[in-house]
Amino acid sequence: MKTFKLATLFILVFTLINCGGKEEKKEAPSYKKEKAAPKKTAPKADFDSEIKASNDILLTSNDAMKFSQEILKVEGGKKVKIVFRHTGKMSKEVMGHNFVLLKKGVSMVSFGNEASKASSNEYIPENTNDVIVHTKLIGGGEETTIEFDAPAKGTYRFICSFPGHFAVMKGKFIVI
Ligand SMILES: [Cu+2]
Repeated sequence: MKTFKLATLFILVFTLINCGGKEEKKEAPSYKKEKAAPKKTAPKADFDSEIKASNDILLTSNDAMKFSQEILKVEGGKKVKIVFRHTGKMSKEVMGHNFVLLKKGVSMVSFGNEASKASSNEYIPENTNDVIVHTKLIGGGEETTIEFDAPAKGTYRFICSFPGHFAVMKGKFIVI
């Protein structure tokens, strides 16, 4: 059956090439056209700019290891309030989450690896100089709130520092 289909395809393509002349010859292999088609996803910069700034944030997390937003945008020179909620059911020992806002230039990977060793301090390395602000670690059904002054204008990174989570639980914190 496969051979038959393939043979039919060959004949069809061959016929098209022969009938169409040189112009159509280029068009014949349709799979090549699909590959060359431009991506439909909008550039990321446009997406960032569509997000409205708000200094009153509700950020949730869940048992699927996800933050509800990956881009947070706030206005500089003002206070920021973040209500951080865990909508899951799992305990903080198994699926704990926090919100950790990193200083500029701090590597998420090296910080995340360092943080994963700090189990006695809710995965925040003691005396760290890499963090602007962070929430406590919460488990399913819990909620915590932090308030802080917006840092200087720019783009920062936030992560959950529970071991292994920062690979997916990460985002941009933009101060405009
Ligand atoms: Cu987490």
